[in-house]
Amino acid sequence: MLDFIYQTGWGAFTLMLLFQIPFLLIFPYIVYRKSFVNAAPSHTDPRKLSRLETVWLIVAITLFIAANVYSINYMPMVRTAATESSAAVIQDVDVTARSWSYEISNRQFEVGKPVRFSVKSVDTMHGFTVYHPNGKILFNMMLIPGLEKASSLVYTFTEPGKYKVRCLEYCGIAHHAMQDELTVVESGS
Ligand SMILES: [Cu+2]
Repeated sequence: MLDFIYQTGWGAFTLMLLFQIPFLLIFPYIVYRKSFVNAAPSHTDPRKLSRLETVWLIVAITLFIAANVYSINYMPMVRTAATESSAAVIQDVDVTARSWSYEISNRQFEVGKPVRFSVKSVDTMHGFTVYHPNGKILFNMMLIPGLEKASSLVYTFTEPGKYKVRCLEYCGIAHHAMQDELTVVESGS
């Protein structure tokens, strides 16, 4: 059960829905009741208004659910599970974070080959965030110290280049200096 909640996109989605349910029940009820009590300053028939509001609510809820279901496959843990079950070879990399540097077992990868980053922190909260050469964040891991198992995430680089690694969890005086770099080369080179 806990694995389902923490390791899958569907778990996160279910949990999020549970938080929404009280709101989804109470809010339409308040809107419905109010539409009969306070018609001023509009002279529109409040019953008509409440019908419009019902339609709007249904549209909003449908869009909300559809956007969440559609984007589930973009969540890193869902992609990781999919790659782990389908890839023939996954390259393993161990990363240890400590104030204020990373120990990385391998810093060079090939385009198109899935890499499993197994990352842990040995002292305090750190981040392991990998940036595309164009400055966009590709993925971000939050590292909680004291866990028995390293957290892992599978990522497949699609372009060669220099990929910056930065810590995005404030971890002390030299947090800003906690950086590293990965190199991705064309496959076969
Ligand atoms: Cu930091």
